[in-house]
Amino acid sequence: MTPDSNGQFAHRMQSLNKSKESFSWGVATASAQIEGAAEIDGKGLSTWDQFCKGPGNIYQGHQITRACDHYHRWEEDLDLLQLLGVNAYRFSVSWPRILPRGIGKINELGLSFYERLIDGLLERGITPWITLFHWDACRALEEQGGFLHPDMPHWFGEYTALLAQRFGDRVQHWFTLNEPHAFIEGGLRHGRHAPGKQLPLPEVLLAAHHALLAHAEAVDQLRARVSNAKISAAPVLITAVPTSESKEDREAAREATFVMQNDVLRSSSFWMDPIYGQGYPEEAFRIFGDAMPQVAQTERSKMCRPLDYCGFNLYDAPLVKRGPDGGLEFPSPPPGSPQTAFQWPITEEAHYYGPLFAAERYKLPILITENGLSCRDRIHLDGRVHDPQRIDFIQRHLLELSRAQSAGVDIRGYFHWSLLDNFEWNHGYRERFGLVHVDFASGQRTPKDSFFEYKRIIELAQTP
Ligand code: IFM
Repeated sequence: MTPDSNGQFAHRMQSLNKSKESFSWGVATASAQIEGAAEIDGKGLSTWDQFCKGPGNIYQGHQITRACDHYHRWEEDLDLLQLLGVNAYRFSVSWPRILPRGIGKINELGLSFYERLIDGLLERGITPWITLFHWDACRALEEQGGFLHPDMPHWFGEYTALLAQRFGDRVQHWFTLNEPHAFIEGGLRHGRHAPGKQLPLPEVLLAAHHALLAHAEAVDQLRARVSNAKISAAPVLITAVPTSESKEDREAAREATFVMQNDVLRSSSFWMDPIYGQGYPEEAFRIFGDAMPQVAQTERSKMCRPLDYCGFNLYDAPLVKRGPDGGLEFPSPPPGSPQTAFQWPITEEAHYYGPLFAAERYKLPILITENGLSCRDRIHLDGRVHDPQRIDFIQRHLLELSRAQSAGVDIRGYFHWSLLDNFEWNHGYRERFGLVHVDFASGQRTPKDSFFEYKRIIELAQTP
């Protein structure tokens, strides 16, 4: 289907918009990736502030210190959101900006920054969705063991309670943890992310356990303090896409989506079953055996809290088929298959199968909390940023999402990653994910063609 053939595209977007509650057309960002102002106005250091200083940790030695300077340019960025026409904005709060040492003394300047941001969103008719933790952990707590420390869930609960007290009168929508596999496995096992450790598996699993308990503690604090809170998390769903529509291959894709893979901590079920389901999957105990924390079996249900949505970040998906021996086979994509600049495969069918499988398993309304791609964007001679690949990507993924909705999945929102080109963690500023181009030297923002296309789609969808 071409985007507007026979008005089909418009019709599909209008259907998506008619979800059971007002559909959230959003974009997502994260504090560490955009704010800058890393060492001013009383902010404490984060693990990322420290990690970036380590030689060889970040592509070409890029620094996080200034990022998009959103801390100073937030009004301009909110105006961009308003121009874009989104009705939802997912952003994260920097824990060390609020509590410089993680616990104890409060930094009022940090709180007032987010108060201005929240009020500015509400004035512009945009619903704030706060992510409590998108990886910028407090260095002061890391020095005490970070996620390895048994008090981490309690510390996280205290931080959450503070945000709930201060913002809960204006913010109803909350996400607890963003992509726990990335800060646990990436940060503590492979050392690619802050704090850059390579710990033995039992310690990594203990930290994972504490992260899941921290999630539960945060949910309890929000429920106690925010009336009618709407809560989710934002783990990654690594779904699988069948190589054919045959019943066998579709079953293989369903199985592959939740089976524990070799890259075990990246397995969707390891994180999503405790958060949205009934606790750790049985397979975790079978695969990890004695490496699982002693208490994991008895505390299995402790991290399960009723949530309002099953939110997940959804990017690409491996292909899968049923092998002749009944097992799962993961064929390589055909040569020349589409890829992003990051060389991630483009598999829009993930937006059909992922929501379908997740809704079946967790029986909650679905939210796509991140989806996007990096392109080698630049400002062209005409002064504009032409990014047809991103336009095509957005259209394809939204069409697949609408296919999932037609199949009966209750889809409540889509958050494009990201508003701005930003600091892509250990890849520095190499990968541009924004709908808005950022010149990192001057800070200048230039909306890309895809910005205007997403705006057009939102308007189209909301046309009665
Ligand atoms: O930039 C990241 C984000 O912080 C977490 N999800 C994936 C994005 C793109 O890599």
